[in-house]
Amino acid sequence: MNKKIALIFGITGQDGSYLAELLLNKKYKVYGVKRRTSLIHTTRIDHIYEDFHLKPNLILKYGDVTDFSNVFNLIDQIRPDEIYNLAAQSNVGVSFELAEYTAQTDSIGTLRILEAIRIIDKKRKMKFYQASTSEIFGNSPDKPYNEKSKFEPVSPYGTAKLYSYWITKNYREAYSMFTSNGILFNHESPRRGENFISRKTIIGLIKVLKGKQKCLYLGNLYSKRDWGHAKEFVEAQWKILQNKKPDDFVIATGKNYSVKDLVNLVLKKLQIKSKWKKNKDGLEYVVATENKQSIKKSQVIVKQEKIYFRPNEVHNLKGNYSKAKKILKWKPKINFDKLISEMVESDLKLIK
Ligand code: NAP
Ligand code: F7E
Repeated sequence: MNKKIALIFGITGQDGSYLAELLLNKKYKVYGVKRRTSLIHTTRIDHIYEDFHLKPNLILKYGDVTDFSNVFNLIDQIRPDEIYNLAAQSNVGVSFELAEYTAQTDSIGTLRILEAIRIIDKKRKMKFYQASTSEIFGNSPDKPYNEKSKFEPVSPYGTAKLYSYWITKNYREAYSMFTSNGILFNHESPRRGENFISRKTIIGLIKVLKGKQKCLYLGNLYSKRDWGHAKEFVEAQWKILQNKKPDDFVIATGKNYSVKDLVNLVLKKLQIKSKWKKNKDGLEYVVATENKQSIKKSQVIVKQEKIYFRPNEVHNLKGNYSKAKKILKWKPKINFDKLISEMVESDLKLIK
């Protein structure tokens, strides 16, 4: 039997790297789209790419979802069985500053891929996965959210991703295409981008401990997120495309924690004794209560800073993954504590 061929837009990202590993283990031939950058940034996939000349099962192509002719030519030449669209400007905070670019990539980028498939794949054999997100629920009521919950995004990112959710569903219904959405809640790993809260907190506090940074500056401490492990979540992405019919699935852990819980857990894992205080403007900070490595007793090691607050915020996200459990036989195994332990251990090795 011929190998299955997968095409991943966003292979250089957190999820793209885990998904590429998973598909290679399942003996797929994997094509990945990387952007042209002034410095090479394939660090998340270098470990699976290094033996390319011996086993050419992973092939990287230059591309960008803002360029239709590029997207069209890639799909036309590769003729993949499965296409995973993980490409996005994925930072919610940044989307307020790059609203138009976020729409070009996260909305119209998806449309470009769908249009290319619609035109090229007349026999409707290709399967398409869209990386949708819990951000499309915004602050809508009735938690925990499931596939039937109301969508009320509150950021340019969430709004752009809602367009992609609907256009993926529209193309399924209008053109009988196999197009599915995975509505994924937050998922982290040692490969998480360094400006998302989990990795930023862990790297920041390790640097404070080692005297490479005096203090970690954060924004809103009271938003809650449903945090899972990226490695498990990409398995759900693959399962969604193996389902008999195209459909939409919530992927989550069903448990949530606040940003403050996260900071406290990282402080505990690093054995930094400290206490929370509040200044006259109501901003909170953390003071060390004993000397530890480079930290001095009474040093302010975490501080809320206004620039890290967003113009609008999603306050409380929690998902109900019952449909995925029933139909895909998927469920998360790694809890929040284990996830953060793995990330802390990994960054302790990286930051010498
Ligand atoms: P990530 O680490 O930020 O990776 C995003 C990927 O998209 C990177 O490979 C990036 O390339 C690529 N990309 C960005 N703009 C592009 C463009 N214009 N053309 C082609 N590629 C482009 O994100 P992630 O955490 O792996 O998430 C994967 C997907 O799931 C994203 O669509 C994200 O919005 C969505 N999602 C993530 C979460 C989560 O909690 N992680 C939850 C729900 C949904 P560079 O490496 O060159 O930047
Ligand atoms: O923020 C608060 C921030 O940037 C989490 C993306 O993968 O998940 C992710 O989006 C919370 C927010 O993730 C800082 O205000 C406080 O309430 O880690 P984050 P996110 O915005 O939830 C969804 C599902 C996606 O789809 C996205 O692609 O933490 N927060 N202080 C901070 N956040 C950051 N980044 N930096 C701070 O200093």
